[in-house]
Amino acid sequence: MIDLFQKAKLYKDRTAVVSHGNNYTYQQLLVQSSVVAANLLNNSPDLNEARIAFLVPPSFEYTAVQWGIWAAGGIAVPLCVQHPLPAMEYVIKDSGAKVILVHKDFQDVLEPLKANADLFIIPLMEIFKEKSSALPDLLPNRRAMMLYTSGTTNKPKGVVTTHGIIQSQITTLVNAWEWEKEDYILNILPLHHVHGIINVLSCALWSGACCEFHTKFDAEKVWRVLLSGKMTLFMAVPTIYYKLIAFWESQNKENQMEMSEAASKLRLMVSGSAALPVPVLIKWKSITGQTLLERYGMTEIGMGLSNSYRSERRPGYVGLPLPGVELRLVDKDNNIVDEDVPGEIQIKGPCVFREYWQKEEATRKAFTEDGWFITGDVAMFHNGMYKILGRDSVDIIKSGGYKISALEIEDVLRMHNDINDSAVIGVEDEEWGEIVAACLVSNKKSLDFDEISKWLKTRLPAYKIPRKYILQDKLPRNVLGKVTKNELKPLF
Ligand code: MLC
Ligand code: AMP
Repeated sequence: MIDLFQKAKLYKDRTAVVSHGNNYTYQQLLVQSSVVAANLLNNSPDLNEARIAFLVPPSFEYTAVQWGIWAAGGIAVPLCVQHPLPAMEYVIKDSGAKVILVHKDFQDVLEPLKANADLFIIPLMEIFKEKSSALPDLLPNRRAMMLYTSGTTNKPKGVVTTHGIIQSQITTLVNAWEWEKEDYILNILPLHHVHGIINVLSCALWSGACCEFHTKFDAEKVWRVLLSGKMTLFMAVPTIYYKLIAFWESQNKENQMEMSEAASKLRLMVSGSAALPVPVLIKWKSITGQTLLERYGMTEIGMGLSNSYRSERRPGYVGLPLPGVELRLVDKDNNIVDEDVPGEIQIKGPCVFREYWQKEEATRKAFTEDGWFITGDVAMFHNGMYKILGRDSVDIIKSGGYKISALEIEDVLRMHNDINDSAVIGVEDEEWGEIVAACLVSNKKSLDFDEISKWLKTRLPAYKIPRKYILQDKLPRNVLGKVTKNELKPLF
């Protein structure tokens, strides 16, 4: 049995999850996840790493399903509840999942897939039907989870982690940020990425703490929980802090004072998944007294760098490698760079993912010959701490904390009848970090950009839809024919 489940047995009567106003204990989580596992196993001894996709909003059910898949020996493949069908179909097909567990609110979305006789789409109601079964014994090197992330290739890749890797990602953070069973955290992040799954949900459950879910981020509701005084920890992307500040600013003086007082009581507030703008850090400190702890991570590595919980948190910096994480900065020839010289971040350690699912070549290319994972992020070591400087690829955009491949959006845009060519870039934005912008080439004199956005929304999730468009006669290219995207930025 994996250690996460063993630990849960110690916390039996404590509240593990609060969702939809109900409290669920660790005991209920253990029982319900065993029921899910028994139904999935359906009298077989082990799922043997079968991929089980699930489309369930953040909730107790999500947690019991995730644990149930793990307990039965399967690989959990969470689907994004905001994705349109083609994006989900891609994940289902690429992962080879034959079983999809679906919450009742999303059954209609998957209806068209029912024609596929190879897929078993199972409503949650059925998977939670009373059943018991012996459960397989799981070794740490068994594959456990697959999260889809965009990269420099046009289609997202499945990042595979094992139980051992997940445990390493969890325990590093639990120790560094001193999680304890009295902690209470609110999860407002999507549950198909490491930030929500590992840093928030899994760290809480490892520690015997409580995780409250909101199915979607809503600034007013977050402030309400802050005001209730329950929360001890909070973790979010910079855009969320920006939106929480905007909500605070919209309130009258009296409310503001109460809100500030409540937020000042938390023991830790963390920002990550994208660069935290220093003005946001300063403003948040001025209204709550909290110095946000910024850390750096990636789907492929969990968390790599973190400011200190106990000592200095330097604005604009991401601190030092977390315990167990080996990190180096290198130049183009893989030579380690000196202090104050920008270099690419490479990582080694037990937290690093195992492979891109069935993409041997991509996996091989992601590591140096001596086993360092190549992140594609550029940083500098200055005065005792690391500072992230950006990425080495213009084709990767970070918007609202989501990683977005420009190439994926360009590929879809090219399928539009009126579009001959396109180049997608990220344009700096105070609220979103970057926003997606598209430069289009068409035979037509003008294009209806709203129509294009609507058309895209049937194929891509909302956060990948360009917010800015321009029409050009042609795209700027270098002698090799590659679009020189940096020339496009000033046009927006
Ligand atoms: C949504 N909108 C955007 C947008 N996303 N506009 C510009 N850029 C974007 N990226 C618009 C919508 O179209 C809508 O506009 C309005 O904003 C509200 O949409 P929404 O979907 O309700 O947005 P909201 O819920 O407010 O989303 C904001 C958010 C979300 C910050 C909560 O983006 C989010 O959950 N981000 C977290 C992603 C995450 O977990 N990343 C971690 C990856 S792991 P209109 O006009 O229709 O109202 C990782 C590793 C690590 O990175 O280090 O952690
Ligand atoms: P993802 O692939 O969604 O896991 O996103 C990981 C990427 O987010 C990293 O490769 C970085 O580019 C970015 N990122 C995460 N944390 C930070 C941070 N604190 N500052 C800057 N970029 C970050």
